[in-house]
Amino acid sequence: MTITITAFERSPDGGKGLARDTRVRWALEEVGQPYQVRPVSFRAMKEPAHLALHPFGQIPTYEEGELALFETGAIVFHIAERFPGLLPGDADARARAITWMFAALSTMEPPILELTNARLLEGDKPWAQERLPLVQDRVRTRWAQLVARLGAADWLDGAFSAGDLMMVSVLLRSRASGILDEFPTLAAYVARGEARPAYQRAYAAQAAVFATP
Ligand SMILES: N[C@@H](CCC(=O)N[C@@H](CS)C(=O)NCC(=O)O)C(=O)O
Repeated sequence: MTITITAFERSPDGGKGLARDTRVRWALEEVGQPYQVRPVSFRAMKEPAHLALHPFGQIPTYEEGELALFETGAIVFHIAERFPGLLPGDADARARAITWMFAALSTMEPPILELTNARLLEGDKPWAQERLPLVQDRVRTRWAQLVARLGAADWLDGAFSAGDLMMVSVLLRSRASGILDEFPTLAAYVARGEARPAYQRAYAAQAAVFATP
């Protein structure tokens, strides 16, 4: 059955892998599933046809036959459940991998989004410079806690899983701020994720959109 995802027609990052379709592409590459991409413009994202797929007018979405999904957590979870390769067979290990997916999205991603908003949307406000260090420190607190848990391990819980895929996808969003490189353990963890052939293919596929005139 054909899988179709949506992605930015023109991504604000110019194809550097920060748009969230990259994590969905990565998951599909890890499990060896081919997929099609339907690019959407910012205007089309807010129009009824796309809103029927994604109530918040965002990308990515995922369609597979009659099934239509939004939210990368749900999409990656669905891919990991449907196709082998991203979740362990052992029930407890599987539950822990899923826990890490939730941790990536609900504990780690919010502070980095707050930082992105503080830098890009609020940078011109009179209080911005006073607030920025507070927001940066909230990111550092979570990153330091993750370092403590990861220790010298390659991945969060045994073999690479959907939990690592999601965590790496979130952490790499902190590179532009310089905070990722303050934590060499996490920078190396992200580099391990990015070195995976499946990530490389996903990255190349989303970057190719912007290489064409
Ligand atoms: N929680 C959502 C966030 C989706 C999201 O923020 N998508 C961004 C692209 S990375 C987007 O569509 N931004 C345009 C907009 O919100 O208008 C998910 O993980 O899928």
